[in-house]
Amino acid sequence: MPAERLARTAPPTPVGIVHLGLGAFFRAHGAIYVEEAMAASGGAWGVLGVSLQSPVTRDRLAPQGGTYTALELGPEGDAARHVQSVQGALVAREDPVAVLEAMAAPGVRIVSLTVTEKGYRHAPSTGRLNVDDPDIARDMANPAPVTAPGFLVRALALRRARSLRPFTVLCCDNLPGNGRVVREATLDLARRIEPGLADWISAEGRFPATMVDRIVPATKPEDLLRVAALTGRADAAPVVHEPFRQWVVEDDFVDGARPDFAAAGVELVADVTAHEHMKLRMLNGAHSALAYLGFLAGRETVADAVADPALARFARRLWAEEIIPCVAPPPGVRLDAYAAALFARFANPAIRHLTWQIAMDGSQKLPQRILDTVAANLAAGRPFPRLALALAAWSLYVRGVDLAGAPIDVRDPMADRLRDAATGPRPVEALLGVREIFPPDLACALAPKLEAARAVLLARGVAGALETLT
Ligand code: CS2
Repeated sequence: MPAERLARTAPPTPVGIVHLGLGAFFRAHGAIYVEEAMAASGGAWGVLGVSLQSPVTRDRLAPQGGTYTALELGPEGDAARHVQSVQGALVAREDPVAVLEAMAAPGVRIVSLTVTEKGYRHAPSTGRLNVDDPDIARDMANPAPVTAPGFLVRALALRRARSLRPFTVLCCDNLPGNGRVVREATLDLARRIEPGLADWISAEGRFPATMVDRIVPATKPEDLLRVAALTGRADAAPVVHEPFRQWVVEDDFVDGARPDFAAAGVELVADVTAHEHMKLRMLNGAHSALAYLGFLAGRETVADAVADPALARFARRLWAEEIIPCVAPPPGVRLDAYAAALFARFANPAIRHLTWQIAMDGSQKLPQRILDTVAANLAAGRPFPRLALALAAWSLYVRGVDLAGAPIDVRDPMADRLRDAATGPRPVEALLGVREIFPPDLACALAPKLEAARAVLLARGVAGALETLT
């Protein structure tokens, strides 16, 4: 007999948070922290989720009252939890006005976001809003927005017009200075619409930066079966995640209005920069490096990649010799221990995190994950052969064919441009000329190293190239 459909069992909670970007990551991370904070200390912090584009998650969650299973995949086995902090979901593309009204509701004090790096419509190399983006241009003229910055600005305008306090904008994407990036994008767009609005947001709004961490691979069809077998309930929208989680948040909220995050284990700090550099450069940097090299070496997941002794050695030495020297540890953290813990997390065989998934959107990820570290090594006169090899792997990956000539489905907002550059007459020069990714000085210094690493990869393949690293 088919299992009964999962349903809400807890009473609904009034909405205090609207979350833009209702993907697996938020549902396996922020939504759980919020639920625990309310369980510990109460508060009306129910979450209304918003998908900007696709109705799929909303349609799957609706019959379940917004609730879903979060399946923790540990080396010692699985543990399921029924998450009920999400009260419901909207689809912005279908009904932008309903989303704006939800964001302007008096009870909403926080708008959090996981819209991925590209969702902020900024140039990754500078962090500034891309005002040439056609959707941003559209949002300047049209009161029913389509972009995340557009929704923030138009909803804040409604609140101002109604004499309500602004909401805190809580960015939970893997961007350096993520609070600053979303603040500048919001102010820039607001200023182009109505300068007085920008002044109000600048004076009254709050955009705390955060560091978020939990490995959450995309949910696969087999996960639904696993959840049904474990819980006895059919869940159309479960999420799977590793046991580890971390959330470091700058404690700077409008009127101090927020859930009791500390009760749920969130670290509230004055400045998140050290945590963020550590995480972006060490975790995400190694992830992206292993994704491109691992994919080209035929490794399907990160765990498969680090099960290869040559890639495992690559990762360990990448951390020890090329990343850790460029990272100032947050108070009380030992970076060698952090790296060892990352290795164990990557090796968790229960987590099937595809190298292809992590390889997505490289144009948006490379600056903070790899290029900042390259720049720090260059400034210190330190060699960085592994970072160069990772970039060379990316430069081959974006051609859209693997080393054997088989097609790759490259997902990147700049995929076409990158493919043209990478397959044209002088690929290294052309790729390094993409200013949204590579600042001019860095491009200049990087050119010979990238040229050399790319030649070795093409001549000897991933295994051969790894052997050349002393
Ligand atoms: C990954 C991240 O997909 C990716 O690019 O590097 O999603 C990573 O799993 C998370 O940042 C971990 O916190």
